[in-house]
Amino acid sequence: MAIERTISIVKPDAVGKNVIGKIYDRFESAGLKIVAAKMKHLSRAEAEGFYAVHKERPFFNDLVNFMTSGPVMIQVLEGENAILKNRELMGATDPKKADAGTIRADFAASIDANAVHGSDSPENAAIEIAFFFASSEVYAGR
Ligand code: RTP
Ligand code: MG
Repeated sequence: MAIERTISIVKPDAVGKNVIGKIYDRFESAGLKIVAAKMKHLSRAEAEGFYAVHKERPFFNDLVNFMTSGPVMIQVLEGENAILKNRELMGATDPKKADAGTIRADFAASIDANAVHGSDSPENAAIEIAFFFASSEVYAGR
Protein backbone atom coordinates (compact mmCIF):
# COMPACT_ATOMS: atom_id res chain seq x y z
CA MET A 1 0.00 0.00 0.00
CA ALA A 2 1.22 3.49 -0.79
CA ILE A 3 2.57 5.89 1.83
CA GLU A 4 0.53 9.07 1.37
CA ARG A 5 0.29 12.51 2.92
CA THR A 6 -2.96 14.35 3.57
CA ILE A 7 -4.14 17.59 5.17
CA SER A 8 -6.18 17.45 8.34
CA ILE A 9 -7.70 20.53 9.95
CA VAL A 10 -9.14 20.58 13.45
CA LYS A 11 -11.89 23.16 12.92
CA PRO A 12 -12.77 26.09 15.26
CA ASP A 13 -15.51 24.16 17.09
CA ALA A 14 -13.16 21.34 18.11
CA VAL A 15 -10.32 23.74 19.01
CA GLY A 16 -12.86 25.61 21.19
CA LYS A 17 -13.93 22.35 22.87
CA ASN A 18 -10.28 21.67 23.79
CA VAL A 19 -10.15 18.28 22.05
CA ILE A 20 -7.11 18.75 19.75
CA GLY A 21 -5.21 16.09 21.69
CA LYS A 22 -8.10 13.61 21.67
CA ILE A 23 -8.34 14.02 17.88
CA TYR A 24 -4.56 13.66 17.46
CA ASP A 25 -4.79 10.40 19.43
CA ARG A 26 -7.21 9.02 16.80
CA PHE A 27 -4.64 9.70 14.07
CA GLU A 28 -1.72 8.23 16.00
CA SER A 29 -3.69 5.18 17.14
CA ALA A 30 -4.54 4.47 13.48
CA GLY A 31 -0.86 4.58 12.51
CA LEU A 32 -0.89 8.05 10.97
CA LYS A 33 2.04 10.27 11.81
CA ILE A 34 1.86 14.06 12.26
CA VAL A 35 4.72 15.36 10.08
CA ALA A 36 3.79 19.09 10.10
CA ALA A 37 1.45 21.21 12.24
CA LYS A 38 0.47 24.83 12.87
CA MET A 39 -2.28 26.72 14.64
CA LYS A 40 -3.70 29.59 12.63
CA HIS A 41 -6.69 31.96 12.68
CA LEU A 42 -7.58 31.99 8.97
CA SER A 43 -8.32 35.29 7.27
CA ARG A 44 -11.39 35.48 5.06
CA ALA A 45 -9.14 35.44 1.97
CA GLU A 46 -7.33 32.31 3.21
CA ALA A 47 -10.56 30.43 3.96
CA GLU A 48 -12.05 31.45 0.59
CA GLY A 49 -8.87 30.35 -1.18
CA PHE A 50 -8.67 27.04 0.66
CA TYR A 51 -12.31 26.19 -0.09
CA ALA A 52 -12.30 27.67 -3.63
CA VAL A 53 -13.65 24.36 -5.04
CA HIS A 54 -16.89 25.07 -3.12
CA LYS A 55 -17.31 28.74 -4.11
CA GLU A 56 -20.48 28.15 -6.16
CA ARG A 57 -22.10 26.00 -3.46
CA PRO A 58 -25.00 27.43 -1.39
CA PHE A 59 -23.16 26.74 1.88
CA PHE A 60 -19.94 28.57 0.85
CA ASN A 61 -20.54 31.75 2.85
CA ASP A 62 -21.53 29.83 6.00
CA LEU A 63 -18.46 27.63 5.58
CA VAL A 64 -16.10 30.63 5.30
CA ASN A 65 -17.79 32.37 8.25
CA PHE A 66 -17.39 29.25 10.37
CA MET A 67 -13.78 28.53 9.35
CA THR A 68 -12.78 32.11 10.27
CA SER A 69 -14.69 32.12 13.59
CA GLY A 70 -11.64 31.03 15.61
CA PRO A 71 -8.23 29.39 15.30
CA VAL A 72 -7.81 26.05 13.58
CA MET A 73 -5.09 23.41 13.97
CA ILE A 74 -3.67 22.33 10.61
CA GLN A 75 -1.58 19.17 10.23
CA VAL A 76 -0.06 16.96 7.57
CA LEU A 77 -0.70 13.28 8.28
CA GLU A 78 1.55 10.65 6.75
CA GLY A 79 1.07 6.90 6.50
CA GLU A 80 -0.24 4.00 4.49
CA ASN A 81 -3.39 4.98 2.65
CA ALA A 82 -3.45 8.22 4.69
CA ILE A 83 -6.09 10.04 2.61
CA LEU A 84 -8.79 7.37 2.88
CA LYS A 85 -7.76 6.35 6.39
CA ASN A 86 -8.21 9.93 7.63
CA ARG A 87 -11.61 10.19 5.90
CA GLU A 88 -12.68 6.95 7.63
CA LEU A 89 -11.53 8.27 11.01
CA MET A 90 -13.46 11.53 10.39
CA GLY A 91 -16.82 9.92 9.51
CA ALA A 92 -19.59 11.38 7.36
CA THR A 93 -19.80 15.16 6.73
CA ASP A 94 -23.07 15.33 8.72
CA PRO A 95 -22.26 14.08 12.25
CA LYS A 96 -25.80 12.70 12.58
CA LYS A 97 -24.92 10.28 9.76
CA ALA A 98 -21.38 9.52 10.94
CA ASP A 99 -20.61 5.99 12.16
CA ALA A 100 -20.20 5.49 15.91
CA GLY A 101 -16.62 5.92 17.04
CA THR A 102 -15.67 8.38 14.30
CA ILE A 103 -14.31 11.85 15.12
CA ARG A 104 -17.42 13.61 13.84
CA ALA A 105 -19.80 11.27 15.70
CA ASP A 106 -17.91 11.84 18.93
CA PHE A 107 -16.95 15.55 18.75
CA ALA A 108 -19.11 17.35 16.14
CA ALA A 109 -22.42 19.15 16.67
CA SER A 110 -23.71 19.89 13.15
CA ILE A 111 -22.90 19.73 9.44
CA ASP A 112 -21.33 23.21 9.74
CA ALA A 113 -19.51 22.70 13.04
CA ASN A 114 -18.21 19.26 12.09
CA ALA A 115 -14.86 19.21 13.94
CA VAL A 116 -12.43 18.25 11.16
CA HIS A 117 -11.49 18.63 7.51
CA GLY A 118 -9.61 16.04 5.49
CA SER A 119 -8.32 16.08 1.91
CA ASP A 120 -10.52 13.95 -0.35
CA SER A 121 -8.08 12.87 -3.12
CA PRO A 122 -4.34 12.69 -3.83
CA GLU A 123 -4.65 15.72 -6.13
CA ASN A 124 -6.40 17.83 -3.49
CA ALA A 125 -4.05 16.60 -0.75
CA ALA A 126 -1.05 17.92 -2.73
CA ILE A 127 -2.78 21.26 -3.39
CA GLU A 128 -3.90 21.64 0.25
CA ILE A 129 -0.49 20.74 1.72
CA ALA A 130 1.17 23.33 -0.53
CA PHE A 131 -1.50 25.88 0.48
CA PHE A 132 -0.41 25.79 4.13
CA PHE A 133 3.16 24.45 4.29
CA ALA A 134 6.48 25.04 2.54
CA SER A 135 8.14 21.71 1.69
CA SER A 136 10.85 22.54 4.29
CA GLU A 137 8.12 22.58 7.00
CA VAL A 138 7.02 18.98 6.38
CA TYR A 139 9.18 16.30 8.01
CA ALA A 140 9.77 12.70 6.98
CA GLY A 141 7.72 10.38 9.20
CA ARG A 142 10.24 7.66 9.97
P1 RTP B 1 -14.32 18.80 4.58
O1 RTP B 1 -14.03 19.27 3.18
O2 RTP B 1 -14.46 19.92 5.58
O3 RTP B 1 -13.34 17.75 5.03
O4 RTP B 1 -15.73 18.06 4.61
P2 RTP B 1 -16.32 17.03 3.57
O5 RTP B 1 -15.30 16.71 2.51
O6 RTP B 1 -16.88 15.91 4.37
O7 RTP B 1 -17.50 17.87 2.94
P3 RTP B 1 -17.51 18.84 1.66
O8 RTP B 1 -18.58 18.38 0.74
O9 RTP B 1 -16.12 19.00 1.11
O10 RTP B 1 -17.98 20.21 2.30
C1 RTP B 1 -17.08 21.06 2.97
C2 RTP B 1 -17.72 21.54 4.26
O11 RTP B 1 -18.83 22.37 3.95
C3 RTP B 1 -19.87 22.16 4.89
N1 RTP B 1 -21.08 21.69 4.22
N2 RTP B 1 -22.25 22.14 4.49
N3 RTP B 1 -25.04 22.63 4.53
C4 RTP B 1 -24.54 21.71 3.71
O12 RTP B 1 -25.25 21.07 2.96
C5 RTP B 1 -23.11 21.50 3.70
N4 RTP B 1 -22.47 20.66 2.93
C6 RTP B 1 -21.17 20.77 3.28
C7 RTP B 1 -19.41 21.12 5.86
O13 RTP B 1 -18.95 21.77 7.04
C8 RTP B 1 -18.29 20.42 5.14
O14 RTP B 1 -17.34 19.90 6.05
MG1 MG C 1 -14.29 18.20 1.43
